[in-house]
Amino acid sequence: MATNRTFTMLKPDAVENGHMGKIMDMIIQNGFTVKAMKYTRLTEKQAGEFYAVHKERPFYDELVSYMTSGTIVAAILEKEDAVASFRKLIGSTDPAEAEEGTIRRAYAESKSRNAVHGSDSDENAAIEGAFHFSPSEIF
Ligand code: 3AN
Repeated sequence: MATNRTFTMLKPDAVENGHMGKIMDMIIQNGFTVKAMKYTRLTEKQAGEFYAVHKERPFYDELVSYMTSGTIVAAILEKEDAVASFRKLIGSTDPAEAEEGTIRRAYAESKSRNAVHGSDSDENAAIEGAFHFSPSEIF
């Protein structure tokens, strides 16, 4: 069910720093099921489209350039109340403010290099999941 799904990306800093396995382990141990997963690198066009909502923000160019700087892992995750539950697991955007036990507290470097993305609503989870995966890639 769409309401029980969220979308995540393990960002270039997480992959570069070798945290891919540990972060996936935290996600799975916290009760999320992987419905789709892809190791990939965003083009500038894809990153620009993905973050179009932030186009007017001062950090937009930096964000697009950072998100295209290396490989990422994109995934669709399932769990009851997936969006809120995953936002709780990843913690605040700024790792300095993220609670103990969250992914960002453990692995994020900074506000921009913050290890992981999590959808902020059911609507965006569906849009973002469809942006990265075709129906035949979702199990
Ligand atoms: P979140 O990822 O916690 O939902 P958003 O949606 O406000 O945060 O921002 C999207 C992404 O933009 C963040 N994950 C982060 O990489 C980047 N970002 C947000 N705020 C800043 C900032 N003040 N400086 C640099 N990058 C930022």
